Amino acid sequence: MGASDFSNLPHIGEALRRKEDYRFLTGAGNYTDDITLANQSHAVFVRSPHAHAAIKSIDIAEALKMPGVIGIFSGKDIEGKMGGLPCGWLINNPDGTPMKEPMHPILAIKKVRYVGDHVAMVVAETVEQAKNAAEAVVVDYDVLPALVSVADAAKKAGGAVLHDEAPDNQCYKWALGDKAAVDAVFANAAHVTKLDLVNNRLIPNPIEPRVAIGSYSRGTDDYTLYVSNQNPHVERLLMTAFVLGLPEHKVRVIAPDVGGGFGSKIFLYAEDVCLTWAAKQLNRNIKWTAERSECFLSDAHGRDHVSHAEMAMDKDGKFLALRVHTDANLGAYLSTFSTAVPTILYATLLAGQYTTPQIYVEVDAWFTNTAPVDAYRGAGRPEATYLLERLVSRCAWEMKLGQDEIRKRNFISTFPYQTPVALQYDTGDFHACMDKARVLAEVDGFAARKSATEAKGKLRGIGYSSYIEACGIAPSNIAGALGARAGLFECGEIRVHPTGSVTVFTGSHSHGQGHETTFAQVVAARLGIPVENVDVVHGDTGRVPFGMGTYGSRSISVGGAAIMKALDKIETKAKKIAAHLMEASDADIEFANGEFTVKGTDKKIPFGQVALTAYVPHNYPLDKLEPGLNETAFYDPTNFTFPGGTYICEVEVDKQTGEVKVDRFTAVDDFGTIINPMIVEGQVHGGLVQGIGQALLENCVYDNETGQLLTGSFMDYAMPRAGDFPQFKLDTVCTPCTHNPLGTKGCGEAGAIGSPPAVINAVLDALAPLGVKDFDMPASPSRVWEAMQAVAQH
Ligand code: MCN
Repeated sequence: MGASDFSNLPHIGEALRRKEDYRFLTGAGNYTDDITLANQSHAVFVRSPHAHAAIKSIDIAEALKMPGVIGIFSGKDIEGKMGGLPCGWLINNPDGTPMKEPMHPILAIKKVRYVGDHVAMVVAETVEQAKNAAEAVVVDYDVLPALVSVADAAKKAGGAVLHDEAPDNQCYKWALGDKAAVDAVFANAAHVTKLDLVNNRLIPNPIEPRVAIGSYSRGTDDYTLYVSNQNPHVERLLMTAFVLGLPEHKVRVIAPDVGGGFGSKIFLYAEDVCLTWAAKQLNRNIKWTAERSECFLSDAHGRDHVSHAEMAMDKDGKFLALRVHTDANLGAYLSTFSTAVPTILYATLLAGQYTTPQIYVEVDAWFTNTAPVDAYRGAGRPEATYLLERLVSRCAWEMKLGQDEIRKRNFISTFPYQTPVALQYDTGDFHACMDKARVLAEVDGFAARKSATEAKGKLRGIGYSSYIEACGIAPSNIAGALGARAGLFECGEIRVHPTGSVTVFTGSHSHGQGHETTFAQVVAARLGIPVENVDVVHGDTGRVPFGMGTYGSRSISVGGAAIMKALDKIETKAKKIAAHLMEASDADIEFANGEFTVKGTDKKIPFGQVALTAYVPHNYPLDKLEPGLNETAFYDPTNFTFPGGTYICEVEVDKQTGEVKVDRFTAVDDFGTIINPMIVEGQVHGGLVQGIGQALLENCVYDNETGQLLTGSFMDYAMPRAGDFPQFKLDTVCTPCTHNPLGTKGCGEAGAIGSPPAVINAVLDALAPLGVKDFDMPASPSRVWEAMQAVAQH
């Protein structure tokens, strides 16, 4: 079935209410912390209070005697018994040598490398007893100088070196593009616009903290890990193959209801390994629930880039070449995707929506004494979009062109389009998104609104951002060529029951995205059955054949496509059964709207009758047809999907306080075919809130001298609240993806990718009359006020 036929099916494009919401809204959700196993004990982790220190000794003698204590493990107890946490992407330096890949120990062995690093695990009968005993573990540290910023890491400030394997603190150097060609264009350009940018470090903060229960069955020698995680099969693969050396079939990973991940629950974390391993050592089920302060310290953080960007233009503002240098802070250790974020997921997006013929980008990636940085919502693509869209807006100001004009002059308008940074965009309509966004944002009324704001003694600005992202990660062959150590396909199984109802088993994982509804819509539409007759199962390696999980807004376009492929197989087999029942040839059977018909006749039978026959095969040619209607398919896309759009933000800035208020925000996105517009709208809302949160409020700050996390609670780390936002104005343009059977493009990260530059461009537009040309996110009142003061004093 082609994408255009698919988009016309009933249920596709229908704003169905989410099936899963009943259990969430009535308190019947089943999150990991809701699970209590027999024989359950509790773990607490002893964490490093220092950013960088040698461990001289760990004394657990007194702690072991504390009430309720069952066991205590430190690095020495597990040394040699398991491997370190693996990194999923190998990046090579320009000379072909591999990146530095220091051991990421499960529990620190000789050194701790960030505040919150894991030193020991204490297991006791209750959480309180485990906490008390953890406080009695005596660790003697020799404190070393700490490195926090990429600049200090590069300088080895204070002589600090994190890993012997990386004596210069550098993980890799990486480059993409033709440097000589780009330099030559810059040498002759009519105008060059330059910009320095910082993409601030973020802490993910899902509502549900990380939780896990390690469980072991002595009778069968089987392990089960219940964990709040976005990709249980990958978690199991990494844990068995790289760390514990266990046979994969002996480990089941269950990620039940998950209360948000935003990219921070993709990874195999040390806690998950410790709990699984220790369950056997102690013959106890062991639960650990992170406290919020532990999440701040030890969940993988996001972003943290320092960049210099330059655009070469001709006299009319046509982009000729882009040159970028980025220093990326990877934190203390490599996490699962961390090396891919500032390279494959970032540099390849730097063409954006524009025809820039030459692009050269260099990336230096550094180890610092901070929490590992990994794939937070958008992962690399928000960093690319922020850099490019800030630069484009500055180009417009310098070239005295309108913000829409400079973008439109440079938009790609023919597809497929091969960028100079490896990607080939299949479809898009960037002009349509821009035009629609300007109408929806009532740009024509901006001047009047600005005057009204100024009459109140405030400033008003408007900012644009036209983003593109690569979702549906990824074609396995491309990902493999770019260093991925695993394929990135997806798996779907369709089990049609004798009564015609269906259970879908998907390797995608829903932790807020509504897959139980949208995947059911896809199946119901295809089979012509009610949505209520379709159940979607995910998040359990014991039930779902295989899965690569959810990240990179891949679920509908890759997981959904795998389901479509399985449905193709179901349809093929069901047609054979229908042909047998109606005494026709297979080739004459057609299937539509839940009915099988014989071409050119009025013979027809419903899907339910075929389903029943598959399981009650009386008079069935068993030599030719197997009973049952159950099919599994793996889908590996041939390309990424490329959602794109234009966002327009209007802000008011209070000159007295520096407070920025987002007064209007308009987002026009192209997600191809939309399965459920209400769910998509919710996804865009969530993404916008995260992106605007980064632009205005959120900022992870470490003390530069000591490496202590200064924003370690919600008192210091400002999360956005509903009152910080206006009602968003949303609309879509639809250019269906050309290479997946649904025509969909991912929507789960778009808002977080496109919005930060729109906000900052609006703030800078508001402050332009005062002479403020630049500042870094977040545009908090104090920063904006300081920027205004700084120009006032000159
Ligand atoms: N959808 C649709 N039509 C489209 C595209 C998507 O109806 N054209 C629907 C999908 O069927 C799915 C939802 O929208 O129900 C999101 O789909 P998709 O864009 O494929 O993204 P994923 O499901 O793969 O979700 C991943 C993405 C990422 S990478 C992060 S991070 C993220 C996000 O989604 N984390 C989230 N959204 C989140 N939402 C919540 N509530 N919690 C998180 O942790």
